[in-house]
Amino acid sequence: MEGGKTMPLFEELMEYIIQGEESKVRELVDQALQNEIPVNEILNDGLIHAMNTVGLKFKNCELYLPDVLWAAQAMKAGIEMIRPFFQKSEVDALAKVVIGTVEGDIHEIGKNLVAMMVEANGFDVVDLGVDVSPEKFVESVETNGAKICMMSALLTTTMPAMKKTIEALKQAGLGGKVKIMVGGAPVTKQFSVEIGADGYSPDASGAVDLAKKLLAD
Ligand code: B1M
Repeated sequence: MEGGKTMPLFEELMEYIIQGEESKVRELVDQALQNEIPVNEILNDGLIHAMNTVGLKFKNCELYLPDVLWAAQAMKAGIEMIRPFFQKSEVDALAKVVIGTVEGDIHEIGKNLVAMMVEANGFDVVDLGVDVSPEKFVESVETNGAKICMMSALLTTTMPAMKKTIEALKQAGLGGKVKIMVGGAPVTKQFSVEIGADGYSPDASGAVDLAKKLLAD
């Protein structure tokens, strides 16, 4: 696919995501796949870029909350189209990973992407969903014997729940036993260090590399 043809397609994709038109989004992602646009490009320059634009428009009061919800549904429909390209490879599971969006936070798209890519890279993923309490993280890490606990947060107001969860894991005696990874738009490397996490990644593919590294340490 020539770069010149990719742009109008992604611009159209963005328009339909903003309008929350799920079926059109599916159609355009399918078209992009037929045109052999690399899947990572569809994800990053198409879907994620569109969602970031939705975020900006929401911030500037050009979109309302229900619009954002519809856009998120459309984005999820697009992700489902490319999910088969991230299917789990036929390898023995590297280790069990528990993942969730922290307490008070219902943003799930980034967390789902991280879970999808980590799973595609051979990890055995237990996805606890959204609004996960520290107690639920602790219980799941314990019962599953997880080697890595991954937390996502999209709100500055829910970032402290990451610290609360780390403290709960330590109190339960899981401190040295489980590696803790954090991420999400407002989270920074510095914050991850301050709260005592073992690692931070700004994106889903970086999360895969980091998980492998933490496992090897
Ligand atoms: Co909300 N929201 N939202 N929202 N929302 C943001 C986050 C916001 C930045 C929008 C804005 O104002 N510009 C803002 C937060 C401001 C702040 O805290 N500073 C905001 C707000 C304010 C809110 C509400 C409070 C609005 C309200 O009620 N008035 C409310 C809160 C609800 C709650 O959680 N309690 C709310 C609600 C919602 C919806 C429900 C409507 C919807 C979520 C639907 C869903 O997920 N099913 C929604 C959405 C869609 C967004 C935006 C527009 C998009 C988020 C998204 O999915 N991005 C967002 C604006 C933005 O981020 N630009 C916004 C795409 C996704 C792929 O990116 O999740 O960042 P992201 O994931 C990335 C990386 O961060 C990383 O990997 C991914 C990509 O590779 N990553 C990790 C994520 N987790 C990781 C974990 C890792 C490693 C990497 O390791 C463990």
